[in-house]
Amino acid sequence: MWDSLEAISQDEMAALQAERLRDCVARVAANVPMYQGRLGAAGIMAEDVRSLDDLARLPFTVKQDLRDNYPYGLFAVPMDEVVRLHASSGTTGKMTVVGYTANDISMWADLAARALSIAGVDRRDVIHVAYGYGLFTGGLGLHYGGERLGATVVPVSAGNTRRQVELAQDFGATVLCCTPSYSLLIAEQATEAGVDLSRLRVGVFGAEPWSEEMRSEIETRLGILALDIYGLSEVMGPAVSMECPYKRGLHLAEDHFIPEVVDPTTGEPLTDGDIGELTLTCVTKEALPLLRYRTGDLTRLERGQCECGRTTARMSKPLGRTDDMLIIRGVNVFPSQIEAELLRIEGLEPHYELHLTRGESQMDELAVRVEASEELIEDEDVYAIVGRTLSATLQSALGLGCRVDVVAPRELPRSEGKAVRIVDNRRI
Ligand code: DLL
Repeated sequence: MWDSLEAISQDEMAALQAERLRDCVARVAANVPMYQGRLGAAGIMAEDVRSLDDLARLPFTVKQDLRDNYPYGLFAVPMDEVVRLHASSGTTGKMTVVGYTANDISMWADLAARALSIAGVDRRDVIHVAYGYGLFTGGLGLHYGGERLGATVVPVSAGNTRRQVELAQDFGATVLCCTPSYSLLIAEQATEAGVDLSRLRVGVFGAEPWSEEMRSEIETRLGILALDIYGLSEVMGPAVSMECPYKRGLHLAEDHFIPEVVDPTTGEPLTDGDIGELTLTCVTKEALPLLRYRTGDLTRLERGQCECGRTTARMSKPLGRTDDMLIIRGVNVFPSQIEAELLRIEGLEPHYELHLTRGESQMDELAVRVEASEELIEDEDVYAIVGRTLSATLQSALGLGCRVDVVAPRELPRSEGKAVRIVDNRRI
């Protein structure tokens, strides 16, 4: 195990978290005007934080708070201590900017090394990092983690896929880090170029939701173990949680990020096992410590020792973001649920788009565009039959009536980073 803290008892972890939380509340109360105001209004002082139960009394932080304090208003240290900035645009709106001190960068490298070691990666591995490098945290996050682990890191970044599959072959890459959707493009290009990627054994895939069915596709196509990594720039970047080879949920680095799951509408804390919005409190970060940050991601928490020996809390594979939930004529559905259904049907590929339109009746309509596989006879009638099968499956499995268009192989755009699944053509 990378860190002995990954296997301490729940009580020891709770005591450590409470101590770090108290310290964090003191720091933000002293250095961040927004928290000063909110804690003051709630009448909470650092000394009042005695146990983890006091977490629920603390104010929430939401993405809008970062936007309102753009760019540096929530930083808890002077700018001369900030050594790195990252930023994320999200799907809408203004950029959110995040900062790191030298200690933060070191802690992140340590957690990314921990995540890689949870995936079974070690210093003998050659890690092909095909997450984007730049303001996005994926590339540099895994990069520093791989180096901290002592492995060989190839900072190939995203893009120029044909060249990168050749590099992966020539350099003998054993670990692939990228978005799950990009791994499919890498697999496709490797096959086309006749490149041998058989030394690859593990994939560390995240930054977007992906279903179990997508995992099976990737594992079959690349002949690897595909594991899920989660994180968000506001809180740090990748390695907030990581799945181990037993695939029983993602192990949270809860010694640094205290997790809660709350009701997305009321903010009421939920019990372990219930699906709700993941909320994280960054207790050790220096530049940008956040109290009860509402991630917008839906998951459930589970505790207890995992078969791998770790005792840290686990979160289930994120279902999606609260704001990516489609409400089609009253039916709530996430893109990952549609993905799971379509991958169960023979003849369809994991390349799809969801088109939202508003018809003449002013009703929301959903159309699924999905690619046929090469094996399927390229014929309109055949495509129509497969389309009707998927449409009937979605109706019975999810209660979702929609149109399905099966399109020819390679007709849909491929993604090098996060896939764009939802195309909103609605006119309001
Ligand atoms: O996506 C950080 C990251 C990079 C994670 C590389 C994993 C690997 P942001 O661009 O700020 O940061 O986007 C964060 O992406 O709130 C989730 O909605 C989504 N997300 C991240 N990882 C997963 C995952 C990075 N494993 C947002 N499953 C988060 C589902 C994920 N969604």
